[in-house]
Amino acid sequence: MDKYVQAINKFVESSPANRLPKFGGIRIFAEPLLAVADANDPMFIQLKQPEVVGPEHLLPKDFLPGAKAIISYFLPFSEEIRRANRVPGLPAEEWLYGRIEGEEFNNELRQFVEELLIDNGAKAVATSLSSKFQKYQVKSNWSERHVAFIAGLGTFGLHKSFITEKGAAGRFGSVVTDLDLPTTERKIIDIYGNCSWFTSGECGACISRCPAGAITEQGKDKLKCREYVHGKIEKEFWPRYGCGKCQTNVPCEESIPG
Ligand code: B12
Ligand code: SF4
Ligand code: SF4
Repeated sequence: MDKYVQAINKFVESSPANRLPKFGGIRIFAEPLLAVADANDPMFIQLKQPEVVGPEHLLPKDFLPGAKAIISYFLPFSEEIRRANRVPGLPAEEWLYGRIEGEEFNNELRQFVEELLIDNGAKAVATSLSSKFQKYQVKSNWSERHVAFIAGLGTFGLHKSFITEKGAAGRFGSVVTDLDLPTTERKIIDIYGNCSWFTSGECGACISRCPAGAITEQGKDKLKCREYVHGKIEKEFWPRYGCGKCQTNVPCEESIPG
């Protein structure tokens, strides 16, 4: 696995697509976190339950027959992108570039990992780039965060974002392969185990950060968030959109809150 981690880190560090010339060449993403899920983990079948994701959620073998493992990764936003978005209200321009240009880079990384595995004699599919991948209004048939949970990368939070060792401000990706990679141990079983609201009954900082009033003590209203990001923000900042106020200037921005 080490040689793949090294190649991936090198790609993230050196790719020009991970830089924003408009902001003096700052990096979009810092060094990623990687983990490996077992393609036969029974939790993939659990994702088909309506209260988890839904019956449409695909299994690793639907993307790649004979799949054995999934490389799941978290790309934390750079300090510059996170810092810029700490102001309240409208999203920082740097964050909007992080959302759009950042996802373009993320797609290049997905492609890179797929090719890296294939070059090493394995079969591999970058799930979100596959024609089988479907995105709906408030879900998809391959949820990167649920895959990250299975791979042991972290847990959800009150804001329903996913909190890793490097925080919640960032983006995810995954690649399915038939390579027999060693699986990462899933240390936390509580799906909200990294959020102080659930572990100590304290925090709730993401509630007041949300300009759409989508986050309450009961959790997050996905439709309110969607209407804000793809309504107000998209209209004002087209061709970019995003928000991420709940992921910045909060105790889980760049680490698991203590
Ligand atoms: C649709 C979508 C949206 C929708 C709805 C999101 C949602 N479901 O809450 C809208 C437009 C609102 C949205 C908004 C945003 N999004 Co979005 N979005 C997606 C997309 C395409 C699919 C998400 C999906 O399939 N969700 C499935 C549903 C079912 O998830 P859920 O309801 O949260 O799941 C709950 C249940 O499963 C429950 N549960 C009940 N029983 C059980 C049992 C088990 C075992 C488990 C595990 C869970 C579980 O726990 C979960 C949490 O409560 C993903 C990309 C992808 N392919 O994954 C990006 C993604 C989730 N978005 C992302 C981001 C960054 C954002 C924004 C910050 C926008 C921005 N970039 O500025 C906001 C943040 C919203 C937030 N607070 O989470 C990131 C997540 C980053 C992170 N740290 O979590 C993703 C993963 C994109 C990426 N490639 O990185 N998004
Ligand atoms: S800001 Fe606080 S309450 Fe909200 S998700 Fe992060 S740790 Fe949990
Ligand atoms: S992304 Fe913005 S609108 Fe959506 S929940 Fe987070 S703070 Fe609220």
